[in-house]
Order: sequence, then C-alpha cells, then structure tokens
Amino acid sequence: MDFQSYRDEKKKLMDEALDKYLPPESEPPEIIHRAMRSALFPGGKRLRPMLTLSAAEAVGADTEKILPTACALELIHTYSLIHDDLPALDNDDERRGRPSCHKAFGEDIAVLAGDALLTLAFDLLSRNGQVEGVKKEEALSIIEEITRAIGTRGMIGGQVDDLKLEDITQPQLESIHRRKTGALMEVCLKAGAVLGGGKPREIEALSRYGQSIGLAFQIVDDILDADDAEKDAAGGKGKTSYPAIFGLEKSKQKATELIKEAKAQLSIFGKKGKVLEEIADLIMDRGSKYEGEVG
Ligand code: GRG
Repeated sequence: MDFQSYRDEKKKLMDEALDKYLPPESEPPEIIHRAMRSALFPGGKRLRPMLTLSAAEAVGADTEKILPTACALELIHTYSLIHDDLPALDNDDERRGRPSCHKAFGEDIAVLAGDALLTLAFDLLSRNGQVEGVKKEEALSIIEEITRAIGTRGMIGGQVDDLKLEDITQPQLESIHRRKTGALMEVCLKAGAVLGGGKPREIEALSRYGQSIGLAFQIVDDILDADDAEKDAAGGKGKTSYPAIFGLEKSKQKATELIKEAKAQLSIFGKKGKVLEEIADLIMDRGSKYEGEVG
C-alpha cells in the first residue's frame, strides 16, 4: 500500500472511532456536543494518532487495541488548539479553514468544549486497561506519561513560557518548542510503542524519533509563519520563532538535521519503520506535500 492510501485508511479508521466515542450532537446539552464535534470533524492531518498507530505497527502490534489511545491523543491535541485560539491566547478567528471554536460557539462554550475533549480523552485512557491485549500496568504507565507530557512540565509549561518569557534566548526557545509541541508528539510514539508491546530499545528509539520530529515540526511551523516572524520578534503574541533568531536558512538546516536524526532511529525496525520515515519526510516537506489539506 502506498503512503497516501495508508494515511487515508488510518484517517478513516480514526474518524469512525472518534465518531463512536463522542456523544451525539442530539444529546443534551446539544451545544457542547456540537462544538466538540465541529472542532474534531472534518479534522486536520490526524498526525498525532497516526504516529501512535504507526509506532505500534513498527513494533509488530496490530492497531485495533491502540485505537482508543490514538483517539485520546487527537482529543488532547484538539483541546489545545481550541484553547490556543481563544482571544486570551492567540486570538485566532480561523482554524482548519473554518471559524475557530470560539468564533462559531462563543468563548464560554469554546473553553468548555476544550475542557470536555480533555476530560473525554482521560475517560478513554482510563478504560484502556479493559481493552483486550492491553496490560493494566502498561495502560496506567501511559496515562502517567501523557499527563506529564501535557502538564506544566510539558505542553502547558511550554505555552506559558512562550506567552510570558521576555527576550527569549536560543536554549529557551528550543525548550519551549520541545515542551509546547514536542512533548505531545513524543508521547504519541511512546504510547504506541509501549501498548504495542515494544522492547525497551524499540521504545527508546521511537521516543528519540518523537523528540526529533517534534522539534522539527515546530521549527517548520515557524518557517511557514516566517512572514510573521518580524511581528513576533517585535513582541506580538507567540513571541519569537526560529527564523527570528537564526534566520530562515539556519532554521531549515536545523529542521533537516533533526529529520535525519529521527530517521536514523528507525534502522532497527527495518521495513516496519518505513511509514515513520515517510511521516518524518512529510513533516519536513509540510508546506508542499500537505498542500490542499485543511489544517
Ligand atoms: C492552550 C493548553 C494549551 C496549549 C497550547 C500546542 C499548543 C499549546 C498550541 C497549539 C498552537 C499552535 C497552532 C502551535 C503550532 C504547532 C501546531 C501544534 C500546529 C497545529 O498542528 P497540526 O498542523 O494541526 O498537526 P492539524 O490541524 O493538522 O491537526
């Protein structure tokens, strides 16, 4: 199967599962369920859950038992986007080519829709121990890892520093990127590897791959936003960026190196690492290869 067909197949699988896990729009209070569904569907690239499924496949597991975790990670990602778009944070009117959640449903409901997606994610994760083929202690360890990755030592901490730190230095910027964007991606890989029954060295390799693509993803995102870099460096929201500190060429070089490092981690998986290799290339090539996709 070629990579595009693989992605289409996985997206369909995840969308069907997400649809099953989410309360129907007709269930009261309707407005919150409509807001949650509108933020999730049609969705973006589904990159994070795809990483989870691909990591599980790289260690030789089938994806069925990993699906609830993969969906939980997409719910967490979507919550972070809804909250990040709020006027108090990034103040974005659009998301995935449509009005952002607060624009469509109001700020009050957007805050609550983000909260509700996060809560539902942990509902799914807490029921993971009952999924056939998932060991209870592994399910618990993944809840712990995800909680850390998205808490104040991970995603939220990175976001706070991005908002509040002044005169950001290069190491601070890297640390912000690693926590704000990288930590969630890394744990997506780790979750797939652990629940898929990976060996310690496989879990380690996939975590390292996750760290590298996570940082590369955010640098590429900065590069795509380079038009705004001057505005950011001048003190706008979102503060500074890789191009603002290093310039475009050096930023591209850094992202290229990180993708190379990520791919080097895949050698132990042989052919089973091929999809993750393609995902790493997609991250580097986001601007062109994702053309025409929402998100
Ligand atoms: C508000 C709790 C909280 C956290 C905010 C990750 C984050 C922290 C905010 C997201 C802000 C943002 C747009 C960062 C740029 C990188 C990024 C996460 C882009 C969106 O990810 P894609 O491109 O989105 O994978 P799709 O739409 O494809 O799912």
